[in-house]
Amino acid sequence: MKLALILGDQLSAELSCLRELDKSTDLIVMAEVSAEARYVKHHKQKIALIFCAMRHFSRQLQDAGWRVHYHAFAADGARQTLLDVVSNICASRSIDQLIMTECGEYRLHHDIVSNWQHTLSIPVTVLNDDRFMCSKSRFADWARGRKQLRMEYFYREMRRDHKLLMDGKQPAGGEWNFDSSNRRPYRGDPPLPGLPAFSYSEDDQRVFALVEEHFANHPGTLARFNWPVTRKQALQALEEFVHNRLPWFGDFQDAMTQGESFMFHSLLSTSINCGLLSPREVCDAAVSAYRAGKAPLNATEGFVRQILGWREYVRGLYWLMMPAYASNNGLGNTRPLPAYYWTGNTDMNCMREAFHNTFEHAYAHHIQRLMVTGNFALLAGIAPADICEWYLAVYADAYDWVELPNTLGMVMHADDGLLGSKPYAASGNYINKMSDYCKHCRYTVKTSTDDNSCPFNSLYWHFMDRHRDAFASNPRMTMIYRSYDKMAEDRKQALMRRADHLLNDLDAL
Ligand code: FAD
Ligand code: DLZ
Ligand code: SF4
Repeated sequence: MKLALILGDQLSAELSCLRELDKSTDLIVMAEVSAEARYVKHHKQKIALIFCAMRHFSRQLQDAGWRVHYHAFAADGARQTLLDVVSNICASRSIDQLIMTECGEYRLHHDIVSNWQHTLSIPVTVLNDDRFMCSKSRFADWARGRKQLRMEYFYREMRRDHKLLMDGKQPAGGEWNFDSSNRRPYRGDPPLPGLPAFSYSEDDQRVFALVEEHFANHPGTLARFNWPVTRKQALQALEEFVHNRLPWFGDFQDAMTQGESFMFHSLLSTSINCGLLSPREVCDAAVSAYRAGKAPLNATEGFVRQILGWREYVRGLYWLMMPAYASNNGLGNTRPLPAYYWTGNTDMNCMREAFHNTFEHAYAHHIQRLMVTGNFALLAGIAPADICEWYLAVYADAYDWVELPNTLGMVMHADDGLLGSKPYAASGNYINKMSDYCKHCRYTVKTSTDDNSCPFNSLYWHFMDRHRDAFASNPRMTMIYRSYDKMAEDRKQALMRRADHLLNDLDAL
């Protein structure tokens, strides 16, 4: 009999390993285990989401006629790793092969392919995960021989490969990218639509209680848990997004507003990443809305680019570069993460807003992750390992394959520019342009060197000054260094003094 292990982020009826099994003879195993729930301090909502969704998916499989061995979380049990659970089944049944779809994270993948066959004494077969629209080998082919791996060129090939948003051989609307139309600040019009409120079963409630009991010291709260945990709920979330928020997704993609956690974003990453939705069906739903005249092209293209472009690109890059990628520290950063990343207690209002979303919802939208908490970590020179661990822990959609390139590459520029041609460094001016946060802040965004000045301002110039060797010859940064060099010497010194003062006690901010 074959045994198939299905992981917590593989909750898809089309999973490749299921196609290799016979319902009448083979067995599926799914397991809630400490090793996966504790390898990083996951937000309580992430653990609850995965356990609830796993339980629903196992019932869905059983209803479809599959035999499933489900190992529910047992805090003090003998089986605390996936291998413990699989070994136990192999010891008590006549299993002649373990089969699984390749797992998303290098950590577990490496353990499986290097140790499990030996430990279990049966063949372990690992299949491609064809839920992704670009296979690892397709990405490697694309990357071969290129000096730079720019997402934009990869994305165009994906559009052609998958015939998504194409008019024949041309991109719909004649352009590949409508990003320049997608940078409007939000001033309250149109009103932000509400989100669907999901209801949860008694078994879901048991999972919430289990998480409260055994993961009390993990970050965040379950109080406002509202993630889809079944395919039906995920499809409802997709439909609601396409109908209510996609039309404005493009215009306000980069906007941030005081007290608004979700803006016009989709909140679909948790469902796509754990398998409740396929990336292809999500893109198709958006493109269908565009073709039906229900969503404009800038929104649809912007949305498709995030999924067919960025999501596939970071996954390809991860598998091309791991394991060495994780230890990159191109800018030589060593500062520890300030305590407010875990507590949310800071006077910087933009950061406080991002932390509020993070702890209340296990969510922050892309611009908060990139241009607020990420930008701050970049400017402050935080050690990449610390900030990567934080992003992996606190978001319900976080898995190493997607979090690591986004944090280490896009935010921290620690991969020597492999992912981004220039660092996403910005002063308070950018945050002020794209949000109303500064109006509610005790710091003054218009000044840089006084005691009350916005910390981002002097830290920005300190960053440029200390990394001049790395960036001054970058054509995309010439203007920045030209402005810096034009500043009066005493102004530069005041900026450096203020930034040094902040850097000496980042926790005080
Ligand atoms: P939307 O804004 O509605 O975007 C639509 C979809 O596009 C998302 O659901 C997601 O599937 C995809 N997407 C958008 N941007 C990216 C991106 N840069 N990389 C990969 N997919 C993308 N995304 C994760 O799914 N998991 C992570 O662990 C994660 N960590 C991040 C860490 C940092 C420092 C940064 C800057 C970004 C990270 N992202 C991560 C990307 C992005 O911020 C989230 O995908 C997005 O905020 C999820 O919210 P949403 O579903 O409302 O996205
Ligand atoms: C994230 C997660 C958590 C919290 N718990 C489990 C679990 O108990 N069992 C499981 O199979 N998967 C879990 N996951 C998802 C895995 O960590 C994920 O499958 C691997 O990291 C590979 O991407
Ligand atoms: Fe953030 Fe600076 Fe604006 Fe305050 S003033 S909200 S710290 S950008």
